[in-house]
Amino acid sequence: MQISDGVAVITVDHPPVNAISQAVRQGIMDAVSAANADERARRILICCAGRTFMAGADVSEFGRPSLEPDLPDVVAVIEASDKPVVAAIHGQALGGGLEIALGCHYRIAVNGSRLGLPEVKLGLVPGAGGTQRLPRLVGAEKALDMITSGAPVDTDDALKLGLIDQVTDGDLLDTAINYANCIPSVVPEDRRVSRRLTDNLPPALFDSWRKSKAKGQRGVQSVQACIDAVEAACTMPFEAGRRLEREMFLALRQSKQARALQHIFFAERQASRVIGLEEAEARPVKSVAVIGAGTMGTGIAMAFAHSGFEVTLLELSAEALASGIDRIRSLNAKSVQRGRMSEYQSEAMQGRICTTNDYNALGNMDMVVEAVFEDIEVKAKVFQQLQAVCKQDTIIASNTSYLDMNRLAETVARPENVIGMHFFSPANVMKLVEVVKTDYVSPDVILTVMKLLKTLGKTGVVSGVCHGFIGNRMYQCYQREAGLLLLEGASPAQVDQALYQFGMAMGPFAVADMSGIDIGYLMRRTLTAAQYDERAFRVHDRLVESGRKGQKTGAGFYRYEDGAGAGQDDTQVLELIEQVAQELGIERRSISNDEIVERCMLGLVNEGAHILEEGIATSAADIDVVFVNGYGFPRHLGGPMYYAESKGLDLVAEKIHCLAGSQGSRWWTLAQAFEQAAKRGAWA
Ligand code: T1G
Repeated sequence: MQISDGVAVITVDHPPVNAISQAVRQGIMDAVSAANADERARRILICCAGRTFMAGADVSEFGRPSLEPDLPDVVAVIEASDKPVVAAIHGQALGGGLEIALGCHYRIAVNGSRLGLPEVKLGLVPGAGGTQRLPRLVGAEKALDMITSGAPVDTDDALKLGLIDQVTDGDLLDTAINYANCIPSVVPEDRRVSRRLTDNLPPALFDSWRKSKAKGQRGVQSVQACIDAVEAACTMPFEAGRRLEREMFLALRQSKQARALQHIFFAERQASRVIGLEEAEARPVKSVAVIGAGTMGTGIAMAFAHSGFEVTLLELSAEALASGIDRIRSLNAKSVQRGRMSEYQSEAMQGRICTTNDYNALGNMDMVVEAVFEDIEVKAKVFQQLQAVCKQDTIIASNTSYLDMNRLAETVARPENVIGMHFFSPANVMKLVEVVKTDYVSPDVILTVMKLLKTLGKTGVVSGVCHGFIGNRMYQCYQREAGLLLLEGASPAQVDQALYQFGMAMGPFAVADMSGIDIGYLMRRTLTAAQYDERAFRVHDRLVESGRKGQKTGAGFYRYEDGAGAGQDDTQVLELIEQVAQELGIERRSISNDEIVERCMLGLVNEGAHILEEGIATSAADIDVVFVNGYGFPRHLGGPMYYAESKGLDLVAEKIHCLAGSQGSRWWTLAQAFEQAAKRGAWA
């Protein structure tokens, strides 16, 4: 702590994000007491060194017994201070960091900072008074929105809400010290937020929040607890509400969901720390081109433009280029309509995308991503044209979702510059990108792409080369079990409903109808009979061959009246399923939802173990990141591999052995990696 111009400046310095560890809690508590005892100090300032204000409690402490002082007690000491305390915020004030700021009597922030309570995303409620103080400062409804979504607000909104008192574009420390010297030296009672009253919202309002969140964040316990805690802020005295909040926090901290959400939080960060790149150097990427103005190409171009890149979109067909630009314009208009971006931002983004039909325009590109038709000859031709015009160190990336990247890399003179960047549709929205490393790729290129994806706000996961990489290879096994279950007695609606209730964003048949059953159909034509179970996809193929490709044709596994909205069961499809089952001599039976979920999950996990064993994925955690971010796997279950581990790998392995007996060992051979993990009780 330093005294500057009558202000005791307490600086937290715990890189990289000033997470609030035990030492930080103790340090703040001791410093506030010392400042109050120091006659030289008339006011107190809490700020942080490094890139951000405190980003929350130290999540790495969660698995261990909590160490005193507890954060609520630290916040209470700050709020009870005789001398006024100012929080000086930059970067992010999140979770416990914002709760510390709420305990302060005044708050100022650097323009562009973000303030939020994201605990719900970790399976928790704010545990240091946030659910009790935030409603008293910004109103209960806004607090409900912030706490149940976990989404931060920027400084403009924070100022409007009264969450902060001033925004500065200048030097934060100087501004904060000047600000501190202008506030009264005695703390006005209403500046101790816990002394304020909250607005008295009717119970019915909380019930409507419970209903809407039960739909929007299905199965997530912490969301409901957040609503209960905010309701307590409106119906109980502060101390009673804070005790209830603390009970909820401690209970949730031990919950399975919290452990699963914390697993995936760290797994997403671990995925970006690729082994073997210690000596690599990232290349600068300023100019980017995308080849192909179809759904994927335009989505990828939008992802770059949204992050501030100038993008050249190349499409040989003028008509396709025009429709691609129209698609971008209409998607941006929708975002403006929904308040996700301003008109200005939309225009600026549109302006960053220029178009061409001439490969010679790509001479200075640092990176080119091709997103043309999913055919290796077509892509190889594009690679040849790129090789003829691009710089020696231009990174050439393919958006292929399953093709052999080694074969593609071998078509150019500098295969070390070739890499896979498998975006997930819609590419401007989905966070996941599989980064497919070939046998030839340079570590510099991998590092460049991983850093670039972080800049795009994407989550990159490195995959080796195999058919379908990590996600689609495993997803095909999940679809295989779903297809076999249809033949054995389930209906598309029952399978979809069972998996939706499990927590998947959508069931496999609804997904197939949405993305187009013909995509899988064309892909399977590139496979040998040994590579997939033809029986499981015979209904899919019959539907495509009869023109039923999904939503885009008004009918697939379901029928879509006027081509949109939720699909309706179709007796024609049910009859087709029975006919195919008869052809295959499969006797139909009644199937439980539990069996549906189990068979589909085991299909995923068993293939995941093979992928681990072959080194296609670096870790089980990487596989979890792929499924949570690319396939709608419920985040609060941690991903398929974590979910299996939480069930007990030895029990799961035993179930797979049983399936080998009942379904045959073709698809149910247990990987060695699985046997070893089952003995250890953990994947790693
Ligand atoms: N605890 C420990 N480590 C953390 C951390 C945290 N809260 N947040 C980030 N890290 C590490 C992260 O693992 C990575 O480590 C490095 O910091 C950079 O992170 C009582 C109980 C702040 C927006 O949920 O959202 O407070 O890989 O790669 O992209 O009510 O980190 O370098 O070794 O993500 O610039 C609430 C979680 C906690 C915020 C920065 N707070 N963090 O993003 O960097 S619960 C949160 C983030 C709580 C109280 C409750 C982001 C970020 P490594 P990064 P970034």
